[in-house]
Amino acid sequence: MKGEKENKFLLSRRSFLVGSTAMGASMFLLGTTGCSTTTPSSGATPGSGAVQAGKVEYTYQACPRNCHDTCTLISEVVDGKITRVVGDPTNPITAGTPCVKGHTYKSVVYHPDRILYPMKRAGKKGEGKWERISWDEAYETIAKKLNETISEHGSEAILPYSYSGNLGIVQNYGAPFRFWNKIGASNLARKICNPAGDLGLIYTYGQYASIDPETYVKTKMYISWGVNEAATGVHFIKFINQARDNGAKLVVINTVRTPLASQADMFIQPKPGTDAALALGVANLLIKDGLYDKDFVDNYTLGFDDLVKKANQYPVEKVSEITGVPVETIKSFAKLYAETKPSILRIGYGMQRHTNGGNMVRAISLLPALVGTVGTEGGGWIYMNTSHWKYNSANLTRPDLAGDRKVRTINMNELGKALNGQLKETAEKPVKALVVYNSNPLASSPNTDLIKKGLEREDLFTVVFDPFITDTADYADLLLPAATFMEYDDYNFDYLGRYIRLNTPAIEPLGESKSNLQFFFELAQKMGYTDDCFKESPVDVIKGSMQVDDPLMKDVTYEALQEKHWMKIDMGATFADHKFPTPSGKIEFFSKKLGETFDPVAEHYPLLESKEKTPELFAKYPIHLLSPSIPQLLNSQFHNIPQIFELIPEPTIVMNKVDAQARNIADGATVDVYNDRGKIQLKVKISEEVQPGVATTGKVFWNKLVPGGGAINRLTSDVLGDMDGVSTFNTNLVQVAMA
Ligand SMILES: Nc1nc2c(c(=O)[nH]1)N[C@H]1C(S)=C(S)[C@@H](COP(=O)(O)OP(=O)(O)OC[C@H]3O[C@@H](n4cnc5c(=O)[nH]c(N)nc54)[C@H](O)[C@@H]3O)O[C@H]1N2
Ligand SMILES: Nc1nc2c(c(=O)[nH]1)N[C@H]1C(S)=C(S)[C@@H](COP(=O)(O)OP(=O)(O)OC[C@H]3O[C@@H](n4cnc5c(=O)[nH]c(N)nc54)[C@H](O)[C@@H]3O)O[C@H]1N2
Ligand SMILES: [Mo]
Repeated sequence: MKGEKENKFLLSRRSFLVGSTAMGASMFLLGTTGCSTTTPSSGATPGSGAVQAGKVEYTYQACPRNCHDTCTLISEVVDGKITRVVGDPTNPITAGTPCVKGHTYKSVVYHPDRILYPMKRAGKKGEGKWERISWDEAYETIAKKLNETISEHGSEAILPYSYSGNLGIVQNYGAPFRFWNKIGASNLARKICNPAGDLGLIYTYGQYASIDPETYVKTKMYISWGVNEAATGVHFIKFINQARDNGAKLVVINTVRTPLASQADMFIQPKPGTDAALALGVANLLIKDGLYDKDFVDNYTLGFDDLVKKANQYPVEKVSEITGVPVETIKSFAKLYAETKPSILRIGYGMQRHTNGGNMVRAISLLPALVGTVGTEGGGWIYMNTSHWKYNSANLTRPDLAGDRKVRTINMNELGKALNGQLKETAEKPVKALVVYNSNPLASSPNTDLIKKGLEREDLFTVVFDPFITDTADYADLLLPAATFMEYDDYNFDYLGRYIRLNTPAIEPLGESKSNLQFFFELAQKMGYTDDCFKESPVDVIKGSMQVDDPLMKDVTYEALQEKHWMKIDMGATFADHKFPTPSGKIEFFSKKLGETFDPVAEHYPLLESKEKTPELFAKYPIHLLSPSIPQLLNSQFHNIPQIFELIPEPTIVMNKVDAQARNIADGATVDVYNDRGKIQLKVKISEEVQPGVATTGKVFWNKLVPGGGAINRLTSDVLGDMDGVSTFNTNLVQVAMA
């Protein structure tokens, strides 16, 4: 039997449940998940036991990791200390439980390695020797260095580097940009993640945002194309399962046999980077066999005749040869896709981190229009939904502070080149000051050996602002303590779902740590900037960003969120009116704009590192190494958390037994994995998950926590992808040999 105090926790959460029935959330919860997760033990932090004596409070957070699920968390705080972190049982997506990482948040916050006060470098760069200083000294040093840099080299010699440490609207997308706009630093093109797929979809549909993932429950077929839901997006699997309970089919198309593939009706395993050929082959069959939706195509699309011509160049036998997928499998899929409606096609981001990624997504995106599922209930496609959200970005980031000034842009995927003067812009005007926050590029960005060389430059002034001493932090001149999301105010938009969630602090910032807002606003004042916008509180910034004249957001206020913690925004059914914001207003099978750079319909462009395109490189490095997400890490976060580290003490390389045997490699062996960019050691796992010639290793371990000192991005390429400067982590040829 649970103790009385624990019941109190249960009761408190139940009373929340009752409180929120006004918005129908709990009813929905019961209706959609079919299980109640309100027992405290289900969500309690391991080892935390029952509620302790003292003043108990429950605070609500929006998990700000770069994750589709954006869970609402509830932290139990006893006498000012977090005792447990659970998932909000009333939120239909979170449904009471965080993921494996979310369960460790108490350990994240109270980790003995948290940076708790400012420090300056006391040894060589990278040596990891530090001396404690005061915030005053830290601010004075940065203000002096940045002002000197501006007067000697111009403001563009300063490069801010940040991405996805937290996805808070205020702490990531808002407050820091006010500072960068004011100071006139170089602009960082934040292109590491998903921009090629965005563009691929925009050419076809005019936008990349689409349906509500909770509509999975209404579909008759869910197609997972280049996604591993068991790693990224575990909270959406329940909606897929509900659809399956109602008889829906499941198809997985992935270079790797994912956990969901093992229970799919059909699993299709194309070679890396060949999905455009697969999609065009399927289009060819749908057209040739008259299986496409003629009415839909006639009414809502442009360029069908061009598509017919292009698809004719992709007969199924040729497609089978390019993709490695058997002819019969391609035929069965085309038939199943034509017959099973409505269907939802989920398109992943990892797939577009290839040199041809934008064109692959473009080709795939043509299929839902051919079978006419777009705009139907339980049908369509889904990628990323961020552009649905409306907020006042002028209030948030204050671009007016930049005046008429134009600053150069540096693509974050080329950080190594930028720091080493290998870009035209930086050869002429070197980067002299680098401020890293919300990011750990020495682990997570491509070609890290080159980044390391840049960070070693004696004439580069580097500030790293992070809760932990990351790989990148080791190279800082100044290391500053960042607070975690449990210690500041913010709010978040889901990037897949339809929820807006308030983040309230559970506790005061630990030690002398500060939120991003507090750091940048105080630094602005130290730099002598008197603008009022640097005096606003986080809540002021939240409120300002919500001043938007759009019916979608009419009920969204800070006060409403304070009361409800999260709100679902009714964005309607995407494309139900069959109007598309493309130049023609139709779905464009033929895109004039795309035709300025690529085939205007679609095309299979072989990967830049492949047998077809670079046979000499392939002869040296014949293994195609992918680095997808794994459940236990979130990019480079959590690797240093004890409970996670115990689960994944070292990174593995998953390879097929054919490749292992050819190299006399046994399961569990330590191997060298290398190419011209670098060399690392990994532990082998032999598995049928991958086909011969393909291997995977999870993203992103810390270099310094890996035996042998090297993680995946010592091997990856900083060549930009086909569309919008995307990263190409997955186009990566290597060789593997016994260490
Ligand atoms: N090989 C390979 N590498 C990849 C990828 C891949 O597919 N393969 N994927 C890439 C993708 S998609 C992405 S999005 C990038 C992301 O890469 P990054 O932008 O580097 O994101 P994270 O690795 O999550 O690191 C974020 C850092 O922010 C810190 N942090 C957390 N909260 C806060 C805060 O409130 N304030 C401050 N100041 N710091 C905070 C964390 O401690 C952590 O050190 O990684 C990329 N790396
Ligand atoms: N647990 C966890 N969750 C995460 C993250 C994490 O690191 N860990 N990262 C977050 C971030 S920043 C992002 S952007 C998203 C990324 O989430 P996803 O879109 O799921 O991206 P990835 O995990 O990089 O890769 C997804 C799948 O693409 C497959 N793939 C790679 N190349 C090809 C190809 O050429 N063809 C096909 N068909 N499949 C291919 C891989 O096998 C992999 O299963 O997830 C977010 N969620
Ligand atoms: Mo990402």
